[in-house]
Amino acid sequence: MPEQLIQIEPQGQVLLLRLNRPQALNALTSDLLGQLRAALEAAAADEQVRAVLITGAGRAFSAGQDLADPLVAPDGSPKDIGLMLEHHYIPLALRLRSMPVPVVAAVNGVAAGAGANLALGCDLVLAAEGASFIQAFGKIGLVPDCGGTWLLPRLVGRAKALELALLGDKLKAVDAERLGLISRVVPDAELLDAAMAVAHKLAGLPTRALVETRRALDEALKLDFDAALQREAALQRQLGFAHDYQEGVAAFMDKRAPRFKDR
Ligand code: LHQ
Repeated sequence: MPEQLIQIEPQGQVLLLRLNRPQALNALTSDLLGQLRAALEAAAADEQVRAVLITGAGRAFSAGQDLADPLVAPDGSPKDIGLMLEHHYIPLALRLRSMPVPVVAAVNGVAAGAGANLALGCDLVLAAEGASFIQAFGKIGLVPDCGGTWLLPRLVGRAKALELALLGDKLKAVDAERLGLISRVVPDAELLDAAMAVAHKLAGLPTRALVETRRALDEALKLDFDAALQREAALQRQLGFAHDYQEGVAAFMDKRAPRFKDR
């Protein structure tokens, strides 16, 4: 049996995925990254799953790339660490960004390097008060990866993105929230319950509309205002023909809870 590096815990319509190498602060090995991607693929294919929640086992969310992994650890001979990105991080970041259900990150402790950007690539990011974020790349002679160069300036603007990436200092969760890097900070003991409540709330909402909202916001960053308006009309047209719009309006009129099913 391969070591279970991702604990998979279904909780109703929410699939909880726990990074599970606590002895190494959930540092990311190729095996762990492969198991995480497989778990996300399975969640994407499972109609019963309507939201995913990602957290870390132990005291950290993730210390980023496992620097002891022979695939990346410098050993005197030239190492093509770009291959690690091409084989693991790019497919993972793309899988995350195109999940057919919303994905929540519950950052339970330090999130460094690719571990930080894995969390920031989720749709909603909650963090424990004791958690922190470190763009650790510069200190080891690298650039932010796992989507960091794209995400950081969009989340916090160029000035703060450069400060975080160039200095690589530890950013406390409260400061991350203040900057707009994450959605919410909660007391340590309440993190998982709060994140699970958010994930369950998302699971009860019209999944397809949520996913199209993520896509529309990302795409709008590349569009001018006129084009964004046209895109909204096209999406609204599609969603207006779908079940969940009928159901949402009917439930509102009938003063009852809606039962959404589109994915
Ligand atoms: C670790 C790690 C780690 C292995 C802690 N690896 N063992 C992509 C592709 C290719 C190449 C390279 O990079 C990338 C993307 C990236 O993610 S680059 C960024 C990689 N991450 C880092 O540089 C962060 C390194 N870690 C740290 O700075 C600290 O460990 C943090 C600030 C995360 C936590 O500090 P502490 O709470 O003081 O814990 P610690 O340093 O004592 O770590 C506990 C253990 O975990 C320790 O092992 P040991 O056997 O001594 O108990 C560390 O060696 C191990 N560990 N991070 N990335």
